[in-house]
Amino acid sequence: MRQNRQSLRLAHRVLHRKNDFLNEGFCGVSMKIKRIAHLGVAVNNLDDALKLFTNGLPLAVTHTEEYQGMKIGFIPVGESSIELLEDVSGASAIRKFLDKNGEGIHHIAFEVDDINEALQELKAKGVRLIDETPRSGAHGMSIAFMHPKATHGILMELCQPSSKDDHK
Ligand code: CMX
Repeated sequence: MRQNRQSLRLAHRVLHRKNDFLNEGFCGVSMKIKRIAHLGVAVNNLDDALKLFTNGLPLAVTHTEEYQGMKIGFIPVGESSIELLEDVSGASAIRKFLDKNGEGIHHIAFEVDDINEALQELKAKGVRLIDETPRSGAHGMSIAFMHPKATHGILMELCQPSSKDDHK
């Protein structure tokens, strides 16, 4: 009987400790990630890459634009998109990446419900940010990047539509 009571007390303590851990690990997160908005892919030539995605694969390009020295094409796949990025200025962020790594996945973008709050939260947690405040991204999004050195080598972008009609 006494042994049973001791075992119960021990089980209770272990459970409480587990809850403390869960609280510290998860309940301190208040930002909401709605979806993977897009995967950014660095390509040498947008038109060449589009041939594969729209002729080789059953996908369609729905939006193209020039943005900060890059030619960008969006290809929706379900709730997300592939964002193809070609350097046209010779000096964009994509140029440096292509020179170093060649073509390939460049970044992953998460759509959040409130980008300002999300950045505040990451900053408070000491996550190294490239952008401490949002700036205008492609396709009508407010965007901000975390530093790849702080995110296990994956460049991560947070984004939020600037108006309700925009998406990517
Ligand atoms: N993925 C993973 N690691 C990356 C990376 C990427 N896409 N880009 C750079 N890095 C790594 C580099 O390899 C380098 O690592 P080492 O120190 O081990 O060599 C380190 O990060 C620093 O890279 P760098 O190119 O020397 O440094 P810069 O500061 O000049 O640039 C970065 C890096 C991420 C700050 C810059 O590329 C940037 O600001 N990118 C964001 C801008 C962008 O991509 N815009 C397109 C947005 C389009 C949209 O979605 O709207």
